[in-house]
Amino acid sequence: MNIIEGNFSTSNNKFAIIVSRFNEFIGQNLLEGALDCLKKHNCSEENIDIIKVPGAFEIPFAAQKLAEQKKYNAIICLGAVIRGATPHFDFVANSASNGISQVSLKYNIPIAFGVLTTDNIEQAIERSGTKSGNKGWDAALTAIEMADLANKI
Ligand code: INI
Repeated sequence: MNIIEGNFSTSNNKFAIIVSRFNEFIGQNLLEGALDCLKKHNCSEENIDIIKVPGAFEIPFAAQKLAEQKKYNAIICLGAVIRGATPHFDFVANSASNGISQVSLKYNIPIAFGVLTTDNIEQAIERSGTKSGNKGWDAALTAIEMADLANKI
């Protein structure tokens, strides 16, 4: 019996981080968490590219352009979609999550989903470096593990 799983080792893997500028304060904190995680796992800065997009809706397009280049071992998507008074939230959140998973499967590249989808700004703050941790850090850790796993299977 063989059990194959990824290690938390970045080796020479290359990572792209896509971060949306909408709710920029949250996105910036998620980005700092993701960078901290990559660096603490010995990823060098030259192996990290950061791509900024206007909102979460634009993340799948950017992910697809990056995946096409076949230059990265994993992509980390960061942003915050916060519920408002209209159904807009659902369209943006669904498009981002469905689009990201489609790109991952179509281009065979691990993509970590670090896009917060919350009911209010407080929940987003809690998840971007305060009492519920930093989901950017968590997404980067997932990307590290999955990039290593993808090299093995
Ligand atoms: N984009 C976000 O990233 N988060 C949001 O909360 C959000 N809301 O609520 O509107 C949001 N909208 C913008 C959207 O992502 C696109 O940038 C815009 O529709 C232009 O295509």
